[in-house]
Amino acid sequence: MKAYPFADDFLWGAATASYQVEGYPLADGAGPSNWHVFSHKPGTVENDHTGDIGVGQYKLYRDDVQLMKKLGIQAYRFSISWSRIFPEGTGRVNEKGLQYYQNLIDELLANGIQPWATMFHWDLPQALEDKGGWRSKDTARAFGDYVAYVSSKISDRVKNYFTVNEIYCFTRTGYKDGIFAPGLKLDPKTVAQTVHNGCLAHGLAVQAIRANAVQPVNIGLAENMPPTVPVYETEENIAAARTAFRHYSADKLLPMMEGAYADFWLEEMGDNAPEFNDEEMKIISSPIDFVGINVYAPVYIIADADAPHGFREVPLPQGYPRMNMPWLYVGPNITYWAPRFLKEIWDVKGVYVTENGCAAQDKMELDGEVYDTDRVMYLRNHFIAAQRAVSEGIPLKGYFVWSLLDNFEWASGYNKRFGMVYVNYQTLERTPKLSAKFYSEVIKNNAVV
Ligand code: PNW
Repeated sequence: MKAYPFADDFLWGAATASYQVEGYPLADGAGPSNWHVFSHKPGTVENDHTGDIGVGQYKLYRDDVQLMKKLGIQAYRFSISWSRIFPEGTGRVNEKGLQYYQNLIDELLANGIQPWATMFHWDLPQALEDKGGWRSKDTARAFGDYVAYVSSKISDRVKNYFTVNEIYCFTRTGYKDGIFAPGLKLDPKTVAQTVHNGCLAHGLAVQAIRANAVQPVNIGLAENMPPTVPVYETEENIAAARTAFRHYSADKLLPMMEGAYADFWLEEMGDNAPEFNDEEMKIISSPIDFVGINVYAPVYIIADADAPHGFREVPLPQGYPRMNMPWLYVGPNITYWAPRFLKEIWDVKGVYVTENGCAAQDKMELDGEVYDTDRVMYLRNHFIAAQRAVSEGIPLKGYFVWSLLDNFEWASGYNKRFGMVYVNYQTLERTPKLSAKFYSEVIKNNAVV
């Protein structure tokens, strides 16, 4: 018998996002996105890197599909750039922008790879950023309209959708920390409003896809809730980590799943709570088919009867191991606990890991190979945790590794490599790393090897 087997219908995929891989962001009539404008401001991105070339997938998508086919990858999670299709965010359609995604989708299908489309992975049309971006509920409404249009055009061939990717990152990181586009540092109430508007955009998109799809579709989002983990697995710590999981999801998953903000959260927020109404809460909690989780680093929880809600976060010591990113602490058990808590707290029926992976200091050796044994170690431990979940009947149905390719890592530019495939940024040549070969074997065996 194989160690760590998966069910026959477990889906093995890889993920990327438009601004990180496509390049040529203004090609064929596209409008500028906020990330295009932001990255072109000196000092915002390390080395003043931009997504102007990305890894050139806009031109090389056929090669990348062949690469995936060769590796045995079954599904590709890519994102659609809103401003390629609506250059001003609303109104006028740019047919050529849509055509690019039609071509990509057709190429994937022709090669037996399922397209999984993310409708928003942070590249907001700059025209909407100029009108307030995620501070404005109009942006959420415009998102609903864009998604309605696109899903009416692609749902004959695309069955699986993610509304938005990581609300935390395009709201707090952009409007509170100022390190991602649009680079602002605003007051807590405004920031809370951006998060609420992000949730509203998600809900409007769920409804738009359902209303426009021409066949039954599968809809979820890709969320990066803080993945709480019992620091060790006693009943008390497990219960505490479960409570913490719900608490830390108070402004995103919780209202999506429960249809209302929790009292404890509204009390905590006080005057800083966002403006919302009952109708919006209904939209936000529109039923979804699955929850996608982007899991990278653990949040350790220990039970504490004296703490306000019975749990406490355990701080990480200085020397705690991490991958090649300041925040990327190693904790593979999150890939077990997050799906388990989603099932236990909200009876979620389908969970996908929509991102997991790591940056490493990859180097091509003289023999032309990249021996990223650290990434193999990282992924292998996460796969084992995923297998633990499926072996217990937790409805984890698939796994998208972040990322297929090295790419534009936002404020870190091209300095951080997350790919299973190495990209030479001078020639754009792609070389599968050891981790890609490992992943290929996992898929072939449908088991952790
Ligand atoms: C995700 N954190 O971002 C994104 O969805 C990807 O586009 C990105 O390339 C990838 O993870 C790697 O960073 C994150 O601070 C950004 O914990 C920041 C954090 C987590 C994920």
